[in-house]
Amino acid sequence: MTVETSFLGITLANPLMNASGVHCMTVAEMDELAQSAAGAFVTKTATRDYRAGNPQPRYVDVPLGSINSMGLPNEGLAYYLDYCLARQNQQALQFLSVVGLSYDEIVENLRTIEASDYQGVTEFNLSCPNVPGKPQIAYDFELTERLLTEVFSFFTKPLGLKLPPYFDIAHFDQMAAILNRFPLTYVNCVNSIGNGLYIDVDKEQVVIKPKGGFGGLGGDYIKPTALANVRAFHQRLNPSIKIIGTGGVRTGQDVFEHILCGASLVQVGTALHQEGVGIFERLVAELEAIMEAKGYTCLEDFQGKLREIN
Ligand code: RRO
Repeated sequence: MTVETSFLGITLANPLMNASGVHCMTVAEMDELAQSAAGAFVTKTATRDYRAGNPQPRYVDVPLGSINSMGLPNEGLAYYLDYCLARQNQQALQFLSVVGLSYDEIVENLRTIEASDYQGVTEFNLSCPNVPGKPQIAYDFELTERLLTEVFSFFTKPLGLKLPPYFDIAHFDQMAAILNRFPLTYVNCVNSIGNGLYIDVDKEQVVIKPKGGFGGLGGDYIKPTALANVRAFHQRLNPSIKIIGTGGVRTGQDVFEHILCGASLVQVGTALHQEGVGIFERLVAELEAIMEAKGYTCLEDFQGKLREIN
């Protein structure tokens, strides 16, 4: 039995990764990920320049998951690009997450990556919910199409998109129709569910400071929504566009469910933040135990094979 998987022709020990934003802000954190049991890793989403992000407290673990309004703190694109460039001969597969604070900055950042020697995968984050005054790009279908048209006029390296969750069948249809026009390597479903509100009832107060307490939800809260998005896009996208499943992954069963819905790789956010990089070994062992019990010998035996009720 094996949990090995192939992505862009590269063999990974297993399908697990961190979710961008968790345990990947600094070189020390990325080194820990690279040395962990994870099959691959992704950097914190970079903007062109360093950003301090929103005021603290801005990330809180709560009983059913997490709420964050980090506000895109990061060391700047050059920091993450240099890290990936320095490692790209040793590390099998790296993902560099990127966005920009404006249309022009997004294009500039992707041009910087294109012009560099970077050989890995680029994850274009269309779904940050936490920068005051900046709506999640991928909720604007017209803007998304315009941006992708411009980016693919010059970008030739493997490119994936980090999408926000959608909640309407018509939106799955409309977004998939747009995405199918572009040579995307993958889409990653989902980013946090934006702008939830968690309340400390004893204090009768919100738990994070930015934006009056509104923040992106992760963890158990979001697994059914994440699975729905993985399934919906797996059903609608060209088979050449892979799906990365993210949202509510805490156990091997959660990994199994994402793959059953069609995920090729599975990312861990909230639970990685809570448990540290040792979680990847545990998830692999739990996934293997499920596969063993069901008589599966490889991920392809069940990937995308969720049954409906006839
Ligand atoms: O930094 C953040 O506030 C953040 C980002 Br860029 C994102 O994509 N998703 C999220 O939950 N937080």
